[in-house]
Amino acid sequence: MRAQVGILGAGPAGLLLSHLLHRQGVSSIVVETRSRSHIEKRVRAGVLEQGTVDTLCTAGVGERLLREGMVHRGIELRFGGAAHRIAFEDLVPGRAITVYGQQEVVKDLVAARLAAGGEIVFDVSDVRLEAIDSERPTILFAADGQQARLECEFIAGCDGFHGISRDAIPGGVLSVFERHFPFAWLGILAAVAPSSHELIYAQNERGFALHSMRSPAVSRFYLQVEADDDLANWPDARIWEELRARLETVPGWTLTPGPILEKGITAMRSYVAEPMQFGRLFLAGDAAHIVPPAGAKGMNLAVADVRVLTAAFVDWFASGARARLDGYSAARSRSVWRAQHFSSWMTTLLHTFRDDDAYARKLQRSHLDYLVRSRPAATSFAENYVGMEML
Ligand code: FAS
Ligand code: PHB
Repeated sequence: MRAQVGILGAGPAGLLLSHLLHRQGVSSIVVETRSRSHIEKRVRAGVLEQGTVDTLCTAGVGERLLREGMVHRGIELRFGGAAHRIAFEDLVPGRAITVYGQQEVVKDLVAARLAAGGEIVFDVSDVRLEAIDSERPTILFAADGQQARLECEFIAGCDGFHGISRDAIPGGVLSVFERHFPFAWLGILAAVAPSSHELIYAQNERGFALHSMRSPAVSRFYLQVEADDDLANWPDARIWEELRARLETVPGWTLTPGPILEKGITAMRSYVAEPMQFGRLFLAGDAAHIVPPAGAKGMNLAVADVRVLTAAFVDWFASGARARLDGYSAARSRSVWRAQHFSSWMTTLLHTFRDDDAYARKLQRSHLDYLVRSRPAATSFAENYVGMEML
């Protein structure tokens, strides 16, 4: 098999890269370890920044997103028995977020690639990279019981945090920066209309809770749980009891429960591997960096990486110009670290740290009070939340 760009991973990063390259006349083949059904059902991110929406719409895959996505012009911070709205339309006029499940983005991109005759090889195994610092890097893998070789001019490692592309970079090249938080998120998908028309981020002594949604009939919730917690400890009844305890803290507001469709526990970590490239291998998305999801940055950062990487590949294939490819990682560094800082800051601001003493908890509350009372502080929060790519 041959392609100008070999892409590992059919997540948002890999699929969008393949789609954007195709629109610029650059050929690619995507290899993916899971099945199409699995990647289109996998519930993950839910909030799209304006830059992500614009990218998908400009690339011709935004039609369902514009029809079904829910535009939100504010979010609520809930603490101390009160609700505090961060009004984007007031603080960052013209900027908003769109709530649209990551799996819907994946479905739209898979459909677009296949409709354009794009090649996505699902259910591969034994994936290995060869000669990534030569002019003929190769992806080796098994598919349908056959060994296969995909020879390309470049490889894009879009295979997520647990993929193999980052590990293909020789020792001593990468600098790794990471932080583990002492808690995890229990994510819940429920077949019940949202009890709020906007997202609610609730700071609570019992632990953080988030009320999000996927449609007018499907709600998405998260609960801060122990880092080593287990789903077996969270029967549906306990989930609703804890969500109500952490969210029903404002007079007159009640949470409507409903059938739980899915639940899963996600670790909270911050991680960056630099540089995001070696030889002819370029990393994009979670393969290069992970943010704790409180800031709703993960998928948006992956999309932003792909925008820059696409332009770099197109420069090379159009004119042999290598400057953007050589400068890819440096070009991404500021945005990656801005998202790292905001996501870590938001996680620290809203979660309950068991080791915090009374003084630390007082500082946390003072910080939240300042954030909702000071216009400059709320504006800084809002411009980070709706997306910093514009700056
Ligand atoms: P992805 O992980 O989405 O995609 C990588 C793909 O590569 C996967 O399909 C995988 O199967 C495939 N792959 C792995 N190894 C491979 C190999 N060796 N060869 C080929 N393919 C391989 N972000 C938010 O903003 N909000 C959230 O609420 C949120 N929740 C999350 C919950 C979970 C459980 C996880 C893991 C992540 C969550 N994220 C969230 C972050 C997530 O949305 C990522 O930022 C986003 O998926 C990044 O997209 P990709 O970089 O494409 O990586
Ligand atoms: C989601 O809807 O999945 C979601 C929303 C906001 C976040 C994280 C996840 O900060």
